[in-house]
Amino acid sequence: MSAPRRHERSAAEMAHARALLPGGVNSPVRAYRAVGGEPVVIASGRGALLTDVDGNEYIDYVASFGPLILGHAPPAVVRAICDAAALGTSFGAPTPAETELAARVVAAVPSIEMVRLVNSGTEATMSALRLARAATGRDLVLKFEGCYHGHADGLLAAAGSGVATFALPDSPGVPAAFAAQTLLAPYNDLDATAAVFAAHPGAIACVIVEPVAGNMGLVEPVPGFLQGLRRLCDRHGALLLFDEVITGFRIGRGGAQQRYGVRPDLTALGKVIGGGLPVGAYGGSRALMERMAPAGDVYQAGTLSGNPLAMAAGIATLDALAADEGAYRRLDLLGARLEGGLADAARGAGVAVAIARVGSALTPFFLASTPRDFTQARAADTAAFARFHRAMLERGVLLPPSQFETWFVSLAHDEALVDRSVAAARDAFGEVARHRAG
Ligand code: HOZ
Repeated sequence: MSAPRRHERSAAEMAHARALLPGGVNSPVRAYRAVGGEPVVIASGRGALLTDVDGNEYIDYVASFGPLILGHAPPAVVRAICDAAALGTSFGAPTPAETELAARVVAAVPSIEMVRLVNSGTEATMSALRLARAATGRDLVLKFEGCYHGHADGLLAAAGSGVATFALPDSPGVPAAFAAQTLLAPYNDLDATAAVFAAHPGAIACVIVEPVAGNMGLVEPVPGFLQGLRRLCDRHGALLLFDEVITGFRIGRGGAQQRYGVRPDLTALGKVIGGGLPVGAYGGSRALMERMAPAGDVYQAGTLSGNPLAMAAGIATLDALAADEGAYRRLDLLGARLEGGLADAARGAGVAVAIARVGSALTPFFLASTPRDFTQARAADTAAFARFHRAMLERGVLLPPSQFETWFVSLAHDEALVDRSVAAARDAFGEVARHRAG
């Protein structure tokens, strides 16, 4: 390995940040508590590469936790943002760009006929649930252990992502009465889901699910799971809400609903559709969506919703994806190359690692086989992951700082960068193995 990287400036920035921001961050996983050491503080990104404030360069697989499918600062997106900014950054009035982004979403996502644009994935799921409750006249929501749907009250029960990373059972500040509106079942378990329905006849408004779970690490739905949810919802008069904040436009233009051929009633989107700016969206049939004010009686609003800069970034990103016929095939090939290389590297070092992957989204679990639910995911060797994370960082590869997050490959990655990452992983797995032996 070359000379150790220096991180003095990152450390100084974090010390300053900790005095002003809780934990020094604005989103908990970024604090690196799960992997130890100081976070690297980022100065800039270009393509698949990041540079930190000490001048160290990294191959990036965080991709801002998913939005950056084109990589950092793609020229077309930067141009679109600058052009939009020059015309004014926010109006509190309708703009053509909102309809343009909506048209692209409606054209691509099979179950969406009409969409409401908001500012984050959290807002999207929260608002879609309000709509589901209004449409059904019921209060209860069924979610799956290990799925994360943002930080709204009532959705933090057995949640993935940061809540899993920090092993929090739930969050103080959520009134017990709100939490009681959320029912839980294990992911990929239709029998347990059916039992929850049976125990609450006529009372469940909605089943909310990540159709590919991405916040307990990546966990694929077992064959028939999503179809089974559709059937259960139909049988019991509940709505099916797919949280495609991660999967939307990531595992294909039409997201998981297209890939697995299941039509939800409502879909939440975010990440890729904002091209790296803050955007969320929820959509469904015209009849359902026209319940939203001012067309209907269900209230939800936002000063910066449909923001011109965010619309410009989203439109430029979706247009770049649409113009590039081979985009998803290339993403899949790069994902497969990374998966294969990592699997070989782990095997070579004698470290049990099982890699879950759908297209360009993947999680290598320090487990003997890929998990099918949160209980299995939680059995992963998180200490080994932490060691691996640090070893990769020191070799110039930046990974999401938790075993329970998903890695993302972008169109700015190429085979050479993937191979460099795999070479780093060979050493990093070796470090994990030596530590276990020693
Ligand atoms: N828990 C979020 C991803 N699943 C973190 C987002 C962030 O910190 O940027």
